[in-house]
Amino acid sequence: MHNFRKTLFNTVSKSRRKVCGKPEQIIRRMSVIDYPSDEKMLSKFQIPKGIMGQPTCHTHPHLIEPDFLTCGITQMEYRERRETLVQKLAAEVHNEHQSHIIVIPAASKQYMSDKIPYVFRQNSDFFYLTGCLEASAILVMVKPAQTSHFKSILFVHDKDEHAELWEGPRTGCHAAARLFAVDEARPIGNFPSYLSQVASSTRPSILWSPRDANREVNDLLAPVWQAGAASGDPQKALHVMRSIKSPAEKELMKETCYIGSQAINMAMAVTKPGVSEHYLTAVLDYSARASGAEHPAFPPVVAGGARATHIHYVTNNQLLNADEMVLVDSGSQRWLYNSDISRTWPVSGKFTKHQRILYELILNVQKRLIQILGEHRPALDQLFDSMCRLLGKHLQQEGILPRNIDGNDLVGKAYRLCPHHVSHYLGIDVHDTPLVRRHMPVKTDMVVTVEPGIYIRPDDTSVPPEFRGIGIRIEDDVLITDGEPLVLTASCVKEPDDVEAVVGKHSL
Ligand SMILES: [Mn+2]
Repeated sequence: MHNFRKTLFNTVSKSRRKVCGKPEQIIRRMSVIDYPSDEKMLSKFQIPKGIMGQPTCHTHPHLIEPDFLTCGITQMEYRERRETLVQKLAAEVHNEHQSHIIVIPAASKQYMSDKIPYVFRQNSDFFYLTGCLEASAILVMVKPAQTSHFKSILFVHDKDEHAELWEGPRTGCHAAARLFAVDEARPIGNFPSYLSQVASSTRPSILWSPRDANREVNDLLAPVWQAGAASGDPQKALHVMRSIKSPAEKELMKETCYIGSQAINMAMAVTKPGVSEHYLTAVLDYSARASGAEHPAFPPVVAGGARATHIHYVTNNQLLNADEMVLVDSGSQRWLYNSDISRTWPVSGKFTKHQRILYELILNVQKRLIQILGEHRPALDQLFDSMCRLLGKHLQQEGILPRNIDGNDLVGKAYRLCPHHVSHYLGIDVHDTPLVRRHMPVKTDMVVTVEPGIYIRPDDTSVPPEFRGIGIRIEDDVLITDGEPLVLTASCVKEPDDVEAVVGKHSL
């Protein structure tokens, strides 16, 4: 708290630690996986020099340390992920006479209007398996029957002087094979002919591709299915993998959570009566980018007064009044990893009596839920059930809900006041790995949010008038460990006295 100003603009990259070791060291540790160990293959685990289609440790040493493909993650780690996925999918089928063709497309560019692109965001599954930031590329993995070996082929846009004049440099096929440590890189235009050739030579085969792949790619896959290939969806297995964070991913999560926390601290510090929600939105954006985020994780909620009772309020265009609180739900994306944090604070810098009662109530529920995560490692759906029970009990103790209801009635009333889930997985997507169901117990190295809230509409006559028109949410990002859960957003101010000490103490 007291170092708040000092830490405000510390960029995270200065404090990064190496977490993976150099690629050669990792190869030595990886004895279980049977990789070719000849010189030619080892030379693939080097980042080629020269200008590529994305930052490398040579061209952007301020973003990526030597020998890493993307920030904190080695070529070897991406290779291991591909290996694990192929093994998992092959194991799902239990038929060694089947061959497997796995197709994972990159995202394509999206346009807001003619020739005006949105900021490009890579497909999360594709990025997780390749580290490649190119639009409309395709990863293909082919595992023939009766062998554990497989080949990774990356289809990319080849070098093209004219296109590069407009769009900037491309990696191209020659460098892509070495940069992404795949067996081959080929021009994207050759994908259909390659696919039909490989499908006819590896029959009977299973073609694995995500169900939500874009239509263009699906059209290209159609002939393979028409030729009799079985189909499978690789996403479930991928999401299970992605839900457990590697040591390198845990460091990336710590960093994005730190950046997101400082952005909210900054927004809190510049809040004063009369400031607009829009201004706080700009401060969140500025602070996150200035400390190393690519951009916000999602359009933030900055909701003053009763607007906080609309859970997805993102219009953010009103002025903040002295007697109200403001609810902020915001996060940052750094190297594609996201934070997701909510805080609520009084615009004047001083909670009113009733605001403080409700704030402390939600804070106590939130802290207890974090403890429960460590003590019982429940499924997230169970955690939601715990929230409804705790919220109901506390609201009754404060006389906000009537004392003559109990059991399911009380839980139902609490649910009505907090109708959103209390937790989701977090990582390369904000609502990460949706195919990992929330009725499974949490596991070590998952990152989850803990976000109880309360939303009392101004016209809710079932609640005493002094509490109406108040919306509060407190959300932290939590790493599940073998011991106590680790709150990755602990540097984001949360205790009511600390909140009061920060609000309005800084002006830009
Ligand atoms: Mn959330």
